[in-house]
Amino acid sequence: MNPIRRAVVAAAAVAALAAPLLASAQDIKPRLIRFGYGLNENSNQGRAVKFFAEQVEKASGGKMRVRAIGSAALGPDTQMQQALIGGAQEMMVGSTATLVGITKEMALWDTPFLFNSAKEADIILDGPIGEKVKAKLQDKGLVGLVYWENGFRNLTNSKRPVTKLEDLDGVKLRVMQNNVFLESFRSLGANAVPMPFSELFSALETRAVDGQENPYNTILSSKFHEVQKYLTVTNHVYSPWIITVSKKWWDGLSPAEQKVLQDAARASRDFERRDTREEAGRALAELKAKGMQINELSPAEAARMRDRLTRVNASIGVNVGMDLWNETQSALTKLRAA
Ligand code: TK8
Repeated sequence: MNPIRRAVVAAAAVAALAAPLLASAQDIKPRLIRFGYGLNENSNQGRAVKFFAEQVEKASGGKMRVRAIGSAALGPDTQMQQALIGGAQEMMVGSTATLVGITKEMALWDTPFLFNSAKEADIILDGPIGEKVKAKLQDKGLVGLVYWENGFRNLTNSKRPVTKLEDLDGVKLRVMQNNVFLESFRSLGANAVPMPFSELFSALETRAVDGQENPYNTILSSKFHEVQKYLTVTNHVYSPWIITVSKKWWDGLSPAEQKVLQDAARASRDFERRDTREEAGRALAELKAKGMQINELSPAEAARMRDRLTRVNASIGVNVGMDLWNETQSALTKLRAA
């Protein structure tokens, strides 16, 4: 090969290598992403949003910037969901439970005692069933990216230790805004009151409600120990969080931009679950150290509670569709047999 030809070939090779890089760099435009969430910055949710923001900025060469807005400063979950649907806000992370009014299939995750372990939750949520439920959001103007761990929920109140079902009689208990939670806690004899999370601390402080239920991490990061004396270990349901994107906005992104968000979301999921699981054990000890009185239920009382709570299962099956319900049950049976 003569020197000129060699130079041409070499130049072409360099160009071929650089082309995809250039193409994708051009496909990424400056974007400002308003990303809302409900907990405060100093929480598992806040830390993972920050991680997500860093990943997006890194992968986009600083072009895509995430403005993380916590403490429900953009409104409670339901309000942010509407802002996403309308295109006034780009992204958020929140409870799947608050999406049930938009996508009924999300109620599957509110099934009491659906998962026995975080490992089961990961497999189902990240597998075909979780994907199927997530995909239902698309018709409603939302794109679901990944599930994060909120965690197994436990009961707190300011009235008395709950050692048996009857202790819940007349306890005014804040629940997330959906019928499964409402029915579940009514069936336990509590006076269940639906309320957005953003109003919860002050409702507990003023005794507008006596109690609530959330994972240890959230009880600690939201400082509920300052306004709640008793914690009962119930692990009555595993709650996921989900990252959602405005579909209106998403559809205007290039494939390269969508990939930046997808990849960062997946990385944030792994970060968030690790962080949450590490924190959970420490959080319980810290709540105790901060003066909460913690009790576990006797096996007999735990069984009574489980029996009452799982009475809502039949109606969840009907509401989410029996095909989805049966598919989930058989997937879990298979998992447990393996
Ligand atoms: C935070 C909520 C919270 C949830 C609740 O925005 O509402 O009790 O558990 O994590 O999504």
